[in-house]
Amino acid sequence: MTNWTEIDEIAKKWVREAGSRIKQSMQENLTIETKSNPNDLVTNIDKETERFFIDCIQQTFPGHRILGEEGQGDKLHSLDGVVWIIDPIDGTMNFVHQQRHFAISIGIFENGKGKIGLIYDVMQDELYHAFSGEGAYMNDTALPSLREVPIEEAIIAVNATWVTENRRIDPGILAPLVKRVRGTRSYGSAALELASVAAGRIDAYITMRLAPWDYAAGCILLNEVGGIYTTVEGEHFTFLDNHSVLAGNPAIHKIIFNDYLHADK
Ligand code: 2AM
Ligand code: CA
Repeated sequence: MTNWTEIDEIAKKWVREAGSRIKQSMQENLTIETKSNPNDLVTNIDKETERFFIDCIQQTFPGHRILGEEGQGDKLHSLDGVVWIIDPIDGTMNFVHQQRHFAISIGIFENGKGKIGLIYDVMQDELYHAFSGEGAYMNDTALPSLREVPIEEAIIAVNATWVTENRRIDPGILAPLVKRVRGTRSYGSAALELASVAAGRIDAYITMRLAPWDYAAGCILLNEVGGIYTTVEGEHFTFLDNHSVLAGNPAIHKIIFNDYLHADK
């Protein structure tokens, strides 16, 4: 039998420890490299933090498998068994340029079902945490179920790169939506954007491309507060592939999906 309470306690401990290591190493020189494009950054700290989690997990839970952004974990084609999906630093560009607004993001799954979600805003010392069926928290404060918000009072987070890069949905649909909502934001860390939706600080988040480690933990948080997440085409996430993401308060998700993304249907 998997002892989920033990996993939960130890995962929270490791996340806070990794956070202090990141803070400490920010005093030293960073080695910055690029990945898929000149703006897709990775540092030695991203890699060292992922290595820290892999070493901890392999020593303590040798049967668990790991999917990590920096690729030092396992090559996964299924979510069978217990799987940790890890983004050691989500918002690496913020980490490098701003030294804030980045997070450690970890989703732990059992046979494809999200059990534990952890998103740690290192510099704010805010740990978002969800345990399947037992609610979501920010530090020790329970996050209430999301309440209905009129679209005119909604704040939505949008990754502006969408406007220039998206080919699947006409970026022009964004203008009337931006006009109708109360405000727009772009934080640059998908994990923190999803945590903000779960905390009711923003009401929806739209982006055209996220990897499983960007969205896994956030989805587990959203499950606990009644948030909805689909691709912009309305599909479910696989937690193994890259997807577009429309996440939000149920009422706002519905309006954006029906009245803006798919108004022509
Ligand atoms: P990262 O900082 O871990 O790379 C920025 O809008 C958000 O999108 C961040 O969460 C960032 O994660 C993620 N992101 C950046 N480039 C990406 C890419 N090529 N594919 C998927 N997600 C990406
Ligand atoms: Ca990421």
